[in-house]
Amino acid sequence: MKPVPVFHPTEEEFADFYKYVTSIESEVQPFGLCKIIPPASWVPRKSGYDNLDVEIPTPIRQYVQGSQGVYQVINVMEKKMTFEDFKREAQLQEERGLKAAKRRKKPDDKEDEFDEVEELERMYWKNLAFHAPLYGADMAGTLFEEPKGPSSWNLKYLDSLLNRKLPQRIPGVTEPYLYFGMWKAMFGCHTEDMELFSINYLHFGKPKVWYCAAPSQKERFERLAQVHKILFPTPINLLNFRSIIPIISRIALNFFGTSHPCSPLQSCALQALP
Ligand SMILES: O=C(O)CCC(=O)C(=O)O
Repeated sequence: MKPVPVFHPTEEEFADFYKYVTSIESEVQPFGLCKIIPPASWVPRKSGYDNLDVEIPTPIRQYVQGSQGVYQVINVMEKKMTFEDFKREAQLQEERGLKAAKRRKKPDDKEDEFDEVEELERMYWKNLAFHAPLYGADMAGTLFEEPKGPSSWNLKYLDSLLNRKLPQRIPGVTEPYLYFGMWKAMFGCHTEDMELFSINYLHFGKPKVWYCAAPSQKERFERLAQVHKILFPTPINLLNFRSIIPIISRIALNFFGTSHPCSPLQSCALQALP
């Protein structure tokens, strides 16, 4: 997989969101995704994340069915929970999933390689049908503090053409959404509403991996994804489910796209600031 561009703006460059993003846009466009590492002085939440008083109103349990690289994720809504309860679930999930897999590894395997994205990815596909994770997704809100001074990268107040021109705010588009994840929680690949860009900030916790099909590979990627319709022709009863998401491993994508030897995907792992 190809890596995406990574930028390290200086404090001065970082001071103006609109200007900075405009300056890198043409470089990022062929990839469709990039990572921007803020200057060390930037603090999005001075009060930290230790005592978060947040409720997760509709956590979704993500059950997976299928085989050989082609699956569907069935998202089932569960009752609301506090962030503390979610955190306990996340620790349990890590213990049953990742740490158990780590313990099963052969002693001669190098420990420090475990955290590599490719290794995590292998673990994900090997274990995705076990221990359904919870995902606190699409929650209205933000962990960014109300800015006391200029704060041009606060996702609630981004200087964008939409915010400049639109009289109203749109949840998930010009108003940020908040996500609480855990090992194996996932969100399906999608094109953003109206093909807009999307911006994400990882506040704390373990790294989160993003995949992106480069804009030039869009049709190819969508053609390959059609294989899902062949293997799951009849959608199961949607009653009580929030959604069903098709997922296909990169290996299966390669297999079905045999005229194209490599997968059209690129990846990017976000890491929380220390
Ligand atoms: O973080 C996620 O899981 C999904 C976020 C999303 O859908 C987006 O940024 O477009």
